[in-house]
Amino acid sequence: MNAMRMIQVAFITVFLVGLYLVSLVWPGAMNGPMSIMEVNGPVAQEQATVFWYTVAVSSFLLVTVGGVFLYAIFRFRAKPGQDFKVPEQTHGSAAVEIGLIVASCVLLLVIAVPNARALFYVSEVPAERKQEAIKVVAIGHQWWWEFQYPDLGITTANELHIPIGKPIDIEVRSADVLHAFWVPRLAGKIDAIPGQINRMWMEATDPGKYQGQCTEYCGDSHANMRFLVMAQKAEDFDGWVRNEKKDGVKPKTIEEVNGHRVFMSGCNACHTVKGSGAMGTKGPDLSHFGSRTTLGSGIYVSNKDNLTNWIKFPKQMKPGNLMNLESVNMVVGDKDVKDLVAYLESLK
Ligand code: HEC
Ligand SMILES: [Cu+2]
Repeated sequence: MNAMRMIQVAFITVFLVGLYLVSLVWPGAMNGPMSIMEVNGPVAQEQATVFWYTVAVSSFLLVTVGGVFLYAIFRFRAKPGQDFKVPEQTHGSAAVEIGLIVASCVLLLVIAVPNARALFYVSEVPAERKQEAIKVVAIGHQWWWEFQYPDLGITTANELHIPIGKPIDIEVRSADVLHAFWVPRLAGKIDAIPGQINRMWMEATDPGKYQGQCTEYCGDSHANMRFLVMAQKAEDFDGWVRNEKKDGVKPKTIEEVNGHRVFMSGCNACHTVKGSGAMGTKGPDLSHFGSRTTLGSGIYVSNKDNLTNWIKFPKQMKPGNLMNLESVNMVVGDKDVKDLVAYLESLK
């Protein structure tokens, strides 16, 4: 290597190491709605701890190995005007080799111990907290999430409500193909495997909306298979549960009555609205759809325009959408769509 080349290598190395170190501490660089750095609750905290141990060990290795490498390049380079001479070589030092093996083992242990502890901790609600845990069954469908609360007798979709400060004991299942359940700021991820039950748990410390995402490729709209975890204060959560337990509200206005009639002429084949006679299970439970903030598994804000387009053009709104009106011989005109929207929005 000539001097110019060495300076280039050194410059690039320093630049990359610098970039890496700056990215670790730059405020905001690691934040965002799906950041594993901005953790909330004990499970995500435990997972982040493993991450930081790994970063610490690999940073240490990067700096020491890189440092020795840089030192060697500069110290033993061919200097201008000097005859190049290969420096004295050594080989087979027992002390050096044993030292390196011991050092590698120590570094691996620094990663392995917190890793093993975290593996046990995140896999199940701690025994002494089992009593207070809220059970949830999360079922992945192409391309939306069903959430059942077996002890509370309620079912919802795409927006998982949880009380803060309580462990949520989650059974993850799939209704069709492989999916994976992940709420980066709270916990995860774990695969949803057809015919198998996987378990995990999470707990939110602060109220708020936490974004979730399917993280196992599952077809056309995999990337559009999002969800929200709504962490609420105990009294707000209890209020939500009380409302969810109720039947879907009865249609009142002329529009809602017609909307309900149209709904019962095909939409009911795939959707449930408790107490209305609609008991389909192929699509999300819509009993309290009007109280949800999102549409289409977290990809749209739930409002009149989006809902209208969703009913008129399901395939354009979501690639591969399994909401297929032809399959139930439904053709809905503009007036009926308007009334359907009024009915769905009334289902608070
Ligand atoms: C063939 C079954 C099928 C029929 C019929 C059907 N849907 Fe759906 N619907 C689905 C599926 C599946 C989804 C989930 C799509 C996704 O997010 O990937 C869905 C989603 C929805 C959603 C969004 C729910 C949410 O929480 O994001 C609404 C609203 C909806 N359907 C309304 C209707 C209406 C109104 C009709 C009748 C005009 C209807 N559906 C007919 C299967 C169906
Ligand atoms: Cu997926």
